[in-house]
Amino acid sequence: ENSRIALPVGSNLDRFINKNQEAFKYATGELSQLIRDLAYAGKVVNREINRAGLAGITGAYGSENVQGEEQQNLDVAANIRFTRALKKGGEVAAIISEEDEDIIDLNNPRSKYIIAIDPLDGSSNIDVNVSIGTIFSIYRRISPAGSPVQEEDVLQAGKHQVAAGYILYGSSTMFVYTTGKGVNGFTYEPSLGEYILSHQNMKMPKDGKVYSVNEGSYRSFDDDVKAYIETCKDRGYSARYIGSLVADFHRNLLKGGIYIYPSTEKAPNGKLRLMYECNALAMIAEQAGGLATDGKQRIMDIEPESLHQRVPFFVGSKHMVEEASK
Ligand code: AHM
Ligand code: MG
Repeated sequence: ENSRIALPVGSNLDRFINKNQEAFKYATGELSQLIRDLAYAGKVVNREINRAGLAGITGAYGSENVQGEEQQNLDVAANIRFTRALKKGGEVAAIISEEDEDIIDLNNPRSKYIIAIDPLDGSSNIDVNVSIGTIFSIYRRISPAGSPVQEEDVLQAGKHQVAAGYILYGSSTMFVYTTGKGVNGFTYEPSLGEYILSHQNMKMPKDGKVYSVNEGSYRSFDDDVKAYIETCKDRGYSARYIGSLVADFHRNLLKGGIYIYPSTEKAPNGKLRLMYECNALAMIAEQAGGLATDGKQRIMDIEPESLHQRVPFFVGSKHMVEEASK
């Protein structure tokens, strides 16, 4: 029996983390601090997202901030916020990010953790005021702390994640994460500046009646995917596709459903990236009783070959993903 949290719904994220620190496999407090750092950067990004409509978000802002830096598009700004918070926090040795071609070595060689992050996913939705998200995975480095970060530290299969989570900037902002002992969701209360535990020990329904896929590309899907979509239609399921992975995933986590980004003509390996989009959501899905595959094998078993590798992605309610992955 794993030690689930005893705090009542309504506790804040800090208390929750403190209370559960001893339940972590590595109870030194560094992982706890790292999660706090991510949550904090999420608050800053949330603030910027909320202002974006007034600040003029397309293209560079054209204005300078207090540090005299030119203000950036939100996805770039989010990348800077997370990188800075993690560098200052000192618990992270290196980051891989959707926004950077190469590994970002934070020159914290003593740190034990590696982060893979998509700082702002669904960026095409920013300009139209639709939900977007941040996705992150946390790994322990393999090479000893104190030595320079190696590629093997970064290219680890998803099953080695020690924690994973996302932030959904939606009608409410939520921080959802797992350290391998279930999934918990916190809703941001802006007037308090706190994330409050609102969704304790989240479980994904085993079945659902919603499928999320960009059907505009239907003609270039594999026959198996086409057949599955036809089955969904035969059964009268609802189609829901926000075009923001975190938002589509979150809805399916709460209500049941499947999200599919299969291989297409334009994107033969799918569009989504294994390291900072798929693995994190795969871990959360499994921790909540769901499943994630690339259509054949378990996402978290895939041995990554490159930082920005793409994979077809099938994630959501267990029985739906099983059926779609046949
Ligand atoms: P991004 O990382 O460039 O934002 O792309 C990822 C997003 C996902 O959030 C979303 O599910 C998908 O791309 C939508 O892609 P498409 O427009 O091809 O359906
Ligand atoms: Mg992305």
